[in-house]
Amino acid sequence: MPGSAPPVFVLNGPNLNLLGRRDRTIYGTATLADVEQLCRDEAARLGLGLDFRQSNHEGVLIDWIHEAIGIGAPVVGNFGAYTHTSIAIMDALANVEAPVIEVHISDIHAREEFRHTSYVSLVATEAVIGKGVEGYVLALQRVDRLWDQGPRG
Ligand code: CA2
Repeated sequence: MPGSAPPVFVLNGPNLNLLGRRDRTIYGTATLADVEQLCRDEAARLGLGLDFRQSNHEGVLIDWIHEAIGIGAPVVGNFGAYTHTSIAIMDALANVEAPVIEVHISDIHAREEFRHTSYVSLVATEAVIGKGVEGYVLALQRVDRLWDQGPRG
């Protein structure tokens, strides 16, 4: 008998807890709590479970990716600046069998050169970049389309 579907892990990396409080011209006015509510509403509409988390620590994010792997959960991830630096996060994500959707609020390719490299993009199923916080909603819709609880895509 098939078990119940695991929740979608929505993982947020460093500094995203500051959303809506600074740098509003780049990231907009929504707080991370607002983003979580947006995700909760969309997940409920799509009939998906949701596990929404944020950490400023690389190892914690990696532990959470391992947790997602352990239960076969898809990952929607905005890994913040670790996107541009972390081979360790990339290696962890490469082992996620369910869809992995990379999200960036800002258009990283239109910003400083050092933000143009994304290690996450090398292993993500898809990316939603530069759509503001609505990108999280679009990412959940992509998970819903891609995910038949089989291997990626
Ligand atoms: O555009 C995105 O979503 C980013 O992942 C956000 C990261 C940045 O390092 C990436 O290059 C692109 C930054 C997270 C938010 O940082 C804030 C800092 C101060 C105030 C508000 C947010």
